[in-house]
Amino acid sequence: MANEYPQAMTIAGSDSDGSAGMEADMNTFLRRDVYGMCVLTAAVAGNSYGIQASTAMPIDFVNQEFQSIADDFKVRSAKTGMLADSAMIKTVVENVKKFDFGPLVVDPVIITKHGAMLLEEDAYQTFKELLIPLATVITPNYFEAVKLTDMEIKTDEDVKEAAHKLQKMGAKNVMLKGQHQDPDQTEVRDFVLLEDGKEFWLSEPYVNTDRVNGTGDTLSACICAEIAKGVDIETAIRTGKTWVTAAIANPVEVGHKFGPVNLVKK
Ligand code: PXL
Repeated sequence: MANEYPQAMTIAGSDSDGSAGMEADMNTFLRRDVYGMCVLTAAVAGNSYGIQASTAMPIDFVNQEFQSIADDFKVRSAKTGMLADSAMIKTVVENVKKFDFGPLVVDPVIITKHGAMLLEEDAYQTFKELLIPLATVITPNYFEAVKLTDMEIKTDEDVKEAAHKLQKMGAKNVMLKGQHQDPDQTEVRDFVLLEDGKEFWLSEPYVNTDRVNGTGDTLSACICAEIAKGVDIETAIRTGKTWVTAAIANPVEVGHKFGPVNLVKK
């Protein structure tokens, strides 16, 4: 009985200002009615101005976090966020293969919206070769998709080609998130390519705000939470998109610069 309740796990970095990373994931899990657990990979000292310092957790400790959770809980779905470097990616891959944590949502956290690098440059190759093939769902933004596919992405056709390329690299389902830098745009369009070949665009109204810290984490954590509850992948992705848009439209006024999204109640 104890393990019937839907349980989800994030493998991510902590952001001290509470807007992103592990904190955003755990807040999302709670709001989506799943029990959340976290394997802490790294920690950043940050606030709404940016990130001031960052450190990775010791590998032995990370291995123990996985073991401790696996020894006691029934994780139904997991997600990855900040993985910092190649050694951490390898550790995560080993543990995800060793234990059964259910479907894996991979949010390729590479760089923050304000330019801070959260994944070392020489780790991209490890990420592509070892982690992407384990992804049930991958949720790159435009910049991450360019980095991971080595493509120029300009047109809708380019977006589709990039999604197919990521699927060929091993990700089962791809959600390629649309851009949102143009203050005159009216919608944000994401492209989805599912495992069975079905593809479609998801569109929601563009919200012109600088309070978008934690958006990617919240979206991928929501997808992970829905999967943990037994929801199918397409519905989980659709729910993630509408729910994160509601969070962006509902900012909380804390901090002085780029503030966080605010998770709405269901
Ligand atoms: O939102 C991406 C992200 C993920 N993980 C950590 C972060 C950030 C952005 O600031 O700090 C730990």
